[in-house]
Amino acid sequence: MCSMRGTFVLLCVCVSLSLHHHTMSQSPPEGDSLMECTDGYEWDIESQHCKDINECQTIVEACQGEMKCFNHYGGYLCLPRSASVITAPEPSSQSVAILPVESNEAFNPCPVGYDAHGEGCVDVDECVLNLHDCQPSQQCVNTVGTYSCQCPDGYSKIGIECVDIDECRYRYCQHRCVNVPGSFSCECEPGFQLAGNNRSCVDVNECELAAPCQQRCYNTYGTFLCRCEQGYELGPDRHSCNDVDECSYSSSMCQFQCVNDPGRFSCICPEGYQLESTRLCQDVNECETDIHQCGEGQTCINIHGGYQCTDSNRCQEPYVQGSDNRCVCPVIKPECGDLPFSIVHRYMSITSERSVPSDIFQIQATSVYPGVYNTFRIRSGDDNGEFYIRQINNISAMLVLARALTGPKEYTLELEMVSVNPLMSYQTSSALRLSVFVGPYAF
Ligand SMILES: *[C@@H]1O[C@H](CO)[C@@H](O)[C@H](O)[C@H]1NC(C)=O
Ligand SMILES: *[C@@H]1O[C@H](CO)[C@@H](O)[C@H](O)[C@H]1NC(C)=O
Ligand SMILES: [Ca+2]
Ligand SMILES: [Ca+2]
Ligand SMILES: [Ca+2]
Ligand SMILES: [Ca+2]
Repeated sequence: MCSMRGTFVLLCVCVSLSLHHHTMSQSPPEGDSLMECTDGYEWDIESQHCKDINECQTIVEACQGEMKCFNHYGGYLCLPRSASVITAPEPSSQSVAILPVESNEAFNPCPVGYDAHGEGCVDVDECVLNLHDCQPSQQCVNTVGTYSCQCPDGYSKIGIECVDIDECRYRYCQHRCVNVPGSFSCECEPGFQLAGNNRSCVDVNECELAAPCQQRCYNTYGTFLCRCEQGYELGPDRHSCNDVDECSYSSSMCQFQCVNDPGRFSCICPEGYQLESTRLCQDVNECETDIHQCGEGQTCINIHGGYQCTDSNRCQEPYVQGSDNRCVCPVIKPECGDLPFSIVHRYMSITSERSVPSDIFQIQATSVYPGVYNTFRIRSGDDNGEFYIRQINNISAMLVLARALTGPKEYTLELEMVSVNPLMSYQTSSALRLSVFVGPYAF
């Protein structure tokens, strides 16, 4: 009976077995007074024809479950509810009006969904002919013998409508999901970018992408870090590097003066001094170099912050040059009576702001005689009492600085040692002329 193949086989099952009696009406069988009609038809007295039975109305629950009943000539169809069966247009008119099955009076020997053309039946494209009842939200898909109403991608059927699938409910995206009608998209948190699969998020290497840091850039998961070279510190914007003013840290960064430079700092020393290691200042010994300009017959004396040129022969009348670089006043000269017998010249250089009291120079008798007492005193040059003598024993004494001095200053102290031999009623004195140079700084 069902000569149709393929997809039609299913249709055949659903359709009553009388499909091949696809006639609009039947004449009563010849000579049969009972007016019997074939299955699916009944005799209509009024029209004197066999008339199709609407099984959808006469049979209770003609179709089960989700199936919908469609009446058909000589039978009926059980089709999914989404399907709809539209009869072919009346051959006499080009109208595409959808006609109810019951009222279709045109003769079409083909099954539902087919049109008679020449020898055979051809599929009706209900979608093109607009002979479908798909919802505006649905897509009509023509198939051989019928058609279906389908939802576009990204939509699912709820009731008779196509409703957008909220893909975001299914955790498609690693970070953020944005649902849109018919689709969705994934978004990533700042610092991440969408991977090739459009769902995962991968870290953005900001250091390679741009140059966000002024100096060093370190990529991290989700962000990046800026770091600065030594001597610089990260600015409030976390990107730029600002020079560190090391000089502002402490006044002791340099012994004399701190100079801030980009990325570093340096110490400088005043003239006459040179940098020792990085922060200390050391006096330049001009006498050991060619810097000094002492002439012939002069002696270079190195002092803190500079140097002095003195006459090599410092003996002044009535003194004459003696041995050991001493100046001696010959006893035969009458003016030598009250003067020290000998004068020795010495010099010393001290820094400013020395803590006091401090021992600065020791004097010692060069020759020792039994029974001789030696006393020491400052004969001149200490008008303001900045020095004093502390006797150590009868042959030596210490010159002590009593007050802190601020240079540059020069003192010439005449220290005297008086030697007395009480047994022989003998007294003599010798002097030490000490030049004390006070440097301009505390170093
Ligand atoms: C990701 O999205 C882009 C742009 O929308 C598209 O061209 C590409 O094919 C998608 N890739 C995958 C794997 O879906
Ligand atoms: C120091 O003076 C004493 C007298 O008080 C004397 O006896 C002694 O010889 C002197 N010492 C020296 C080393 O001259
Ligand atoms: Ca969607
Ligand atoms: Ca990163
Ligand atoms: Ca600096
Ligand atoms: Ca010097």
